[in-house]
Amino acid sequence: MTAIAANPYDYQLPTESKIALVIIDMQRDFLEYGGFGDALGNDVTQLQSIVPTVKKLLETFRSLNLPVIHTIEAHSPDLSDCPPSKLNRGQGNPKIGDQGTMGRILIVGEDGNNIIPELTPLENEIVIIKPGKGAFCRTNLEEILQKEEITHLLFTGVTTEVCVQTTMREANDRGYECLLIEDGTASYFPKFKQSTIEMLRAQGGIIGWTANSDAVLAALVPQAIAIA
Ligand code: C5J
Repeated sequence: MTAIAANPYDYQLPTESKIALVIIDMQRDFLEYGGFGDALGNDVTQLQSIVPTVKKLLETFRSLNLPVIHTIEAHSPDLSDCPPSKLNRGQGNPKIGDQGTMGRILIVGEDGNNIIPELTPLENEIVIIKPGKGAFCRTNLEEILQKEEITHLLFTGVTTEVCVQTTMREANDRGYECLLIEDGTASYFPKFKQSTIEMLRAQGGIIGWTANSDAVLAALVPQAIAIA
């Protein structure tokens, strides 16, 4: 049994083989200049700031042969999996499916829909293409977790208050022990990130735990801190 120093109290890992690192939506369209997020007027540097931390966690999980799950928010080219409520929300310009500087926005396979090069998934890693904010909605994620006997999920990615939070809540309702890595997640709005962290771990960990990446690495690979 290993414990991660976390809030509101230590997070217990029964065995390492039951853990997965979940990396939510680290897509070019959300993180890069010229992408969807930028076109909507957001400060993408907020999201870019977590890339080194997520990369370090990813490399650690890979070196320990622990499972990694990447997610991508994406729709089919004919938008048949994008409900009008989502398509029309925000009255924004641009919209999902419009032509952007990196291809059609949030359309599977387009350049902007790809995960940023620093975090490109390996062939053996799970990639969940999700049409919703939550990664369990209209995907086979739950089936995969059950097959792999994964019970503990460590969350990173963007944006904290939208796709990360939604997925962590979905996972909690399904009985998974969830921990959000605070410096491995970001929002375009720092106050939304902070509020989300506080909400998730409120009332004795109503949705789960939060911890810093150093605490996670120290628990997984005690020597990782020394060699960092
Ligand atoms: C958003 C996400 N914010 N990945 N997507 O629309 O959080």
